[in-house]
Amino acid sequence: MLVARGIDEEARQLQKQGALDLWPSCQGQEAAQVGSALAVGPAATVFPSYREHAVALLRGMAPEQLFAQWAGRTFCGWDPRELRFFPYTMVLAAQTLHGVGYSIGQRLQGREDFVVVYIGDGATSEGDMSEAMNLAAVESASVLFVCQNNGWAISKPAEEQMRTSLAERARGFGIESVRIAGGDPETVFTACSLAAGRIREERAPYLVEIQVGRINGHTTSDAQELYRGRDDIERTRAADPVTAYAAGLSGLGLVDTDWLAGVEAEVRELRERLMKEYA
Ligand SMILES: Cc1ncc(C[n+]2csc(CCOP(=O)(O)OP(=O)(O)O)c2C)c(N)n1
Ligand SMILES: [Mg+2]
Repeated sequence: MLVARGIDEEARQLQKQGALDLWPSCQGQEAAQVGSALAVGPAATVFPSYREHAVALLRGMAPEQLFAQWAGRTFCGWDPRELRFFPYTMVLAAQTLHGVGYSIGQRLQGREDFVVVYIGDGATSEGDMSEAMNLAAVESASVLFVCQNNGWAISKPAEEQMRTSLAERARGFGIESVRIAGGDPETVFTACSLAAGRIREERAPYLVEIQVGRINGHTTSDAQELYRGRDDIERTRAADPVTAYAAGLSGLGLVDTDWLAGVEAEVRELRERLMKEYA
């Protein structure tokens, strides 16, 4: 989580300098991403949206590969087969159908068919999401839908986009689901581990809705102060899962200042490497 935070912050700085074209920050969503990615393990194939940088790093992606994409470099991208992490999808919710179809195809060929689809709250308003949930349910596809509900689709609040929770909507399609708070990676890990177990035992899809906070604007091109209250932004920053988890582990004596300083040094080195290549 600390590494993802550092890389994300470096990307934001580099974008301000014009070195990257755009950056959708994942700050505030690290616990949801790290907890879910660790719970499903390396065999699952991930179909991300466009903000899952912490998941990408856990999949072994070099931060340079991520930056190259958002800098629009020629021949950027990554090998989805090697990392089991498909390309970012800017066409909202398109990855939901790609993921379900991929899982069904894998099963027909007798291959590993466990798929994780990441989606934002706003993207669930797209028809693709409904089609994907229905198809996954009727075909008993081994798909874990992870909805990171950060409460916003750019400037549109989630409560103006839906009358029920995503978890409730999934049940309407015959998909088991749960809604959890996304501030603590261990809560997310437990919920996603249970979900993964159900998917593997029952051969049926599952949806985990994770309520997260979006610390920064939608992307580096978005001024969230224009549509979001100062108190709301402050509350989200105060509930930062990265600092909360570090403090929690320190309080329990599971990590000490030396360990944290070691991670900090690792992050600094990484950021300097990225700065030298991109600035
Ligand atoms: C089909 C489609 N319509 C509109 C957009 C423009 N758009 C990009 S991101 C976004 C908001 C998505 O919100 P959400 O799914 O909650 O994800 P978040 O950015 O909050 O992680 C919109 C409307 C798009 N990329 N694709
Ligand atoms: Mg959102």
